[in-house]
Amino acid sequence: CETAYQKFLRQHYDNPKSNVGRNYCNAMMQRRELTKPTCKDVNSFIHEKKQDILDVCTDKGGKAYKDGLRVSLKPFSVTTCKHKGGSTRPPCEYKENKSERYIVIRCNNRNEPVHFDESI
Ligand code: U5F
Ligand code: U5F
Repeated sequence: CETAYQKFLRQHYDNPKSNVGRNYCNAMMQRRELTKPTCKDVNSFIHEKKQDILDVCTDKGGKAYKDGLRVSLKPFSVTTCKHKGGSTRPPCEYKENKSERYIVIRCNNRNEPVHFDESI
């Protein structure tokens, strides 16, 4: 079964950014199984090397933030998908916002990311 780290990768890791056609978010949210049973409201995809994301869990690439969260030392390329409204049941319509932002994540005791909190 899927570990928390594997779930994080499925939900939040896409590097290099996938070529999925016209609407990146509509395609990726469906492909990563974030539209069943209902449309996930907000979800971010990180377009950086897996090792660079792992490094946010250590002093190499991250530092402590509030509430036990960690923030990256450098901005990462991130696409955040936001559900447009209307029906919360599939098919789900998303708008995308891609930019360079610091990521705020939670890591487990093996220094693996297990939760994406926000990008700032
Ligand atoms: C995602 C994001 C953002 C989740 C802001 C919080 C939020 N998010 N980019 O089950 O913990 O708490 O939709 O039920 O995710 O509070 O699926 O990362 O990507 O509405 O276990 O989180 O909770 O999601 O493994 O800039 O929005 O949204 P869960 P749910 P809600 P998951 P994760 C991010 C937050 O996944 O966890
Ligand atoms: C999952 C994912 C993705 C797990 C890609 C390992 C993969 N995955 N989203 O190629 O360039 O050395 O061989 O482990 O990393 O077996 O991917 O540093 O959720 O395909 O070149 O590293 O890759 O790793 O970002 O978009 O991740 O994936 P590489 P490895 P692979 P990269 P970097 C995928 C597997 O489903 O569970």
